[in-house]
Amino acid sequence: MKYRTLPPRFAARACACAAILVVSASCGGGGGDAAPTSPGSSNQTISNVSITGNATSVAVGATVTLGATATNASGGSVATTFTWTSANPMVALVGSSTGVVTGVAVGSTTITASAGGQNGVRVISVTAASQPPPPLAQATIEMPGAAFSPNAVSIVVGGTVTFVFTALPHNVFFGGGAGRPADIPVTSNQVVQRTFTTAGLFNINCTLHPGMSGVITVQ
Ligand SMILES: [Cu+2]
Repeated sequence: MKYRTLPPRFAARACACAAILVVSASCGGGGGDAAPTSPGSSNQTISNVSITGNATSVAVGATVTLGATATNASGGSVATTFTWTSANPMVALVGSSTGVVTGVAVGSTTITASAGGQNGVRVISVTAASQPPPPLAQATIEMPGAAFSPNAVSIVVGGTVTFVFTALPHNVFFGGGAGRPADIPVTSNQVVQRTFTTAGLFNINCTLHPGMSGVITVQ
């Protein structure tokens, strides 16, 4: 029995295929006996490899996992493993046994799954990584109720944050290291600005309202 020559890790898939063959004559075409019994049987001879799924693109630095199927001349599934290659590893890498594609640089390349001398191919486009918004020269933080809005801003070194105080009084205490600006005492109905001349993360807290906090990133 040919299945007995398979390594243990393939045994489950081989058994699953055999189960399908029992109920579907189109799978093997060899009658009721699921397991091929002669070396010349076409049941386990791969005549086609196809890549499954719809993935055609991946961003730089991101991954997408491709799958593949192998079929015999009758279209029946053949349990096997695939070797994956990328035509251009400078554009996209692929795990040789996993089909996990990692975008490297913007462009496109062909990913190939190979088994039994047959190849399945998929052209993958690598797109630019999504970028966080650039830091601002000036950001505004409002205080609608007991919260900073937004509670996270990103500014350039030398940038300014404008704090808009309405009727409800708040204070602003700054955390962080060097370059920490002067705290803002309890204030209402005013606009107060602070300039950040040192890169870093500066937490902000209002001690009048527990949980009223945020962070200013200077970069
Ligand atoms: Cu407050």
